[in-house]
Amino acid sequence: MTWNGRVPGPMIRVRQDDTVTLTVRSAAANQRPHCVDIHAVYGSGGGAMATIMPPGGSRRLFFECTYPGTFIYHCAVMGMDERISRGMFGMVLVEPHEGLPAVDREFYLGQHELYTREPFGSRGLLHFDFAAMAREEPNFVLFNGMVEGLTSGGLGAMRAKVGETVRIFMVNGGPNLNSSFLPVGNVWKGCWPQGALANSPLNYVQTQSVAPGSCFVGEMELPVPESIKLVDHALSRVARKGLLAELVVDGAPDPALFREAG
Ligand SMILES: [Cu+2]
Repeated sequence: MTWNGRVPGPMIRVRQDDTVTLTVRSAAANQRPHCVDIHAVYGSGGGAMATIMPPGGSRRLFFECTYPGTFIYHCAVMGMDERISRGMFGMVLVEPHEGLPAVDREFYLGQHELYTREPFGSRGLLHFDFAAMAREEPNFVLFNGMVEGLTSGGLGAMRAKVGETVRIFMVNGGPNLNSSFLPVGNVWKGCWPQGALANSPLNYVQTQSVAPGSCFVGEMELPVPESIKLVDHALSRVARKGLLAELVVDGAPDPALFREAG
């Protein structure tokens, strides 16, 4: 129920007008069919029918990326909400002809929610709760499939240095919840709502809505050392459901911009 064992699935990064031949394989040990619906393509179901395969199967899809932007891909067989909840989603980045502006670092996040019979904080094998999913009441909301995984207290924060520029790619798999995406202690200096790169960016945005089944691209400047918390500002998801990522910025302070004053 993942792509290459990862949540989100691997980022597919191409340039506008590139042609792509995508091969998808389903492990023989799988029990159910899978397929992939790619929002970056013109074609029936985004390729869903052309890629449906049984356990052990393999399919190949040809498509041309004629328009730029960032787009979700996800499994789209019957029960696709469960597949996406479990982690079968990822991002296709189609850079415009001229490419994206240079930045020092890029990061890739995927938000999704998990519905389990066991309460938040439970460890070990948990069981999927279809009734909770139908009510859209998850007990886990996560970045990259982990409870606070990308933080100093988890597997380790993302890191950058004062004076650098960073770009955050975020895909919201959902399947159901909108994300109110904010960098605490910073601002989206430039961002593209819905990851729609054909348009001019919005400047100095605090919280940007990222719908399930869409993406987001945002850039930050890093003038001071700090710990930037990347959150969904529906904060119960942060306080009680595991959703947090951290970007630690190392470097010299700039007291003219920020200092304790008493
Ligand atoms: Cu699937």
